[in-house]
Amino acid sequence: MVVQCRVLFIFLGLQVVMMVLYHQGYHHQVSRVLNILSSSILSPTPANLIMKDVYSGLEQIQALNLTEDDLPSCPKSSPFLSGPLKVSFPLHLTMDEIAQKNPWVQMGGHYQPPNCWALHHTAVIIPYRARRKHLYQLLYHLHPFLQRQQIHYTIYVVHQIDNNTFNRGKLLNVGFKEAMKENNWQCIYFHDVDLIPEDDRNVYGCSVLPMHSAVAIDKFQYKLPYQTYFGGVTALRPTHYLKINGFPNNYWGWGGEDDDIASRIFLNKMFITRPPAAFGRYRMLKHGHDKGNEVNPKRFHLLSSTHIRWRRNGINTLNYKLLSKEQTQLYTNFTILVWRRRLTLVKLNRR
Ligand code: UDH
Ligand code: NGS
Repeated sequence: MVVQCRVLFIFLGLQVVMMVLYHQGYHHQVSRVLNILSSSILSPTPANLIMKDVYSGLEQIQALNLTEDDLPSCPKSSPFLSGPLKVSFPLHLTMDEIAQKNPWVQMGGHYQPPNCWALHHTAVIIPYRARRKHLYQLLYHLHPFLQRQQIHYTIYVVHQIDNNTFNRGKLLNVGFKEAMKENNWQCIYFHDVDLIPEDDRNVYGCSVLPMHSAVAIDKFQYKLPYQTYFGGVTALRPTHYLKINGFPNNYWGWGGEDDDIASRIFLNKMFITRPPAAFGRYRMLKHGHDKGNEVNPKRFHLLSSTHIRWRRNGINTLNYKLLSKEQTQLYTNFTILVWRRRLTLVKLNRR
């Protein structure tokens, strides 16, 4: 009781000191102290919290001695969730190593909780070219991350193998189309290869609104770069994706295709939803500028006419050539050629 009185006394004393300082004109100093105090008290990852490794506790996943039909539904909140995760990047990862750490993942990067019926059925689509190290880091983190959430999922990588300029929007459209041929997915996650989620409460299931998950990226000091930002990691229900006609196919190179799909959502009178910033945290893997993904100088011009073009440019006008579909231990790989319309065909024919 005496101790509690002392603490209260000190607290009130501090408050009086702050008020006096504030009234004497030390506004900035007082607000700085308050900021420091509030950020340490309200911080999403308090220093005293022990952050778990993304694999910790997963050894408890066990099959039940029941037939599939008798399995219970998975709980609304998975018992494996632990909040903020300790993210580390093991060197020289190999597929075998990652596969060994994920014994429940089946060929093609497919997983279903062995002990309950999942509430979420999610395809994760990764646009890809020449980022092998990033891909392995993402797979190393994403598989256990999704298992913690008791999700039924498959990871798909859409690999643009030609030397045309990179086209993220088109690859994501291809991923959608090919993934939906495989399964009646209820939720599609569009996931950049270099974003590592840091909190397993950022559950990869769809809500009634299009979801922007990468709310707080370290590269942007864990803040949104701008209010309508819809890049990095996003999710839509297939019905919503089809309603907005998917991504545009004609953004070649860096920038704008994510703003275009955001406009499509707004043009269709939908809104974007986001997880709380404490959950939607990501580390971005460092890399230099990609060859073949130069900044697209036409992006602002294209964006100015999204409202005219969106119905005629998207999943309904997608053209590509699927060279192979391959099931690896950790993901299903689609290798594709993206046609750059007639121009490419003419060039090829002339050779
Ligand atoms: N990607 C590849 N290979 C490439 C290019 C892109 O796999 O050669 C994929 C990858 O999944 C990446 C995503 O496309 O995460 C988006 O690529 P991006 O270059 O648009 O974005 P990122 O965040 O890099 O990776 C930002 C580069 C900063 C450019 C700044 C211009 N002002
Ligand atoms: C905007 C781009 C987006 C991009 C975002 C973040 O300016 O495509 O920056 O980029 N829009 C336009 O250029 C119109 S990032 O720093 O992550 O590469 O996603």
